[in-house]
Amino acid sequence: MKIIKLGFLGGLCIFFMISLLGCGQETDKSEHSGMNHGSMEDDKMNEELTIQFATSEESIKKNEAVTLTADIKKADVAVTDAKVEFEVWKKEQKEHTKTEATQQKDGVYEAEVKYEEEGQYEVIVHVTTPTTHQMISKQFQVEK
Ligand SMILES: [Cu+2]
Repeated sequence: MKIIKLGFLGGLCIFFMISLLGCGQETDKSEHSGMNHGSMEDDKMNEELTIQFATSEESIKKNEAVTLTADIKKADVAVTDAKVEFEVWKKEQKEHTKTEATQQKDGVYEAEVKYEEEGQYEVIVHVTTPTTHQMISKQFQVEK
């Protein structure tokens, strides 16, 4: 398990996402080679991922290990070549941690984490595949 403290990567990622959203209008061959937009075939190729986030415990206790899970599918098929990271921070706090998940079975990525403070946490699940980057944001609660 790898944890990297970060303050600005989330912002970078949003920037990345905006540039991806904008890539329908651009043809930057160096960065988007093989991704041509517009034809129906390519629409299918660029089909959205389904990202499902879950925590192993329904009620997460502070200082107790919990597993974060992301289930990644594309058109109902497990996505096995993704890089999945959980960016987590306590609500209204600046310090974010980013934990890379490990694939446990086809399309199911997990990371074990532990939180020292109770409260509301925000998570962004970042998913990078060879063709796309997609993310979802969720919340969870850490109890006393
Ligand atoms: Cu992201």
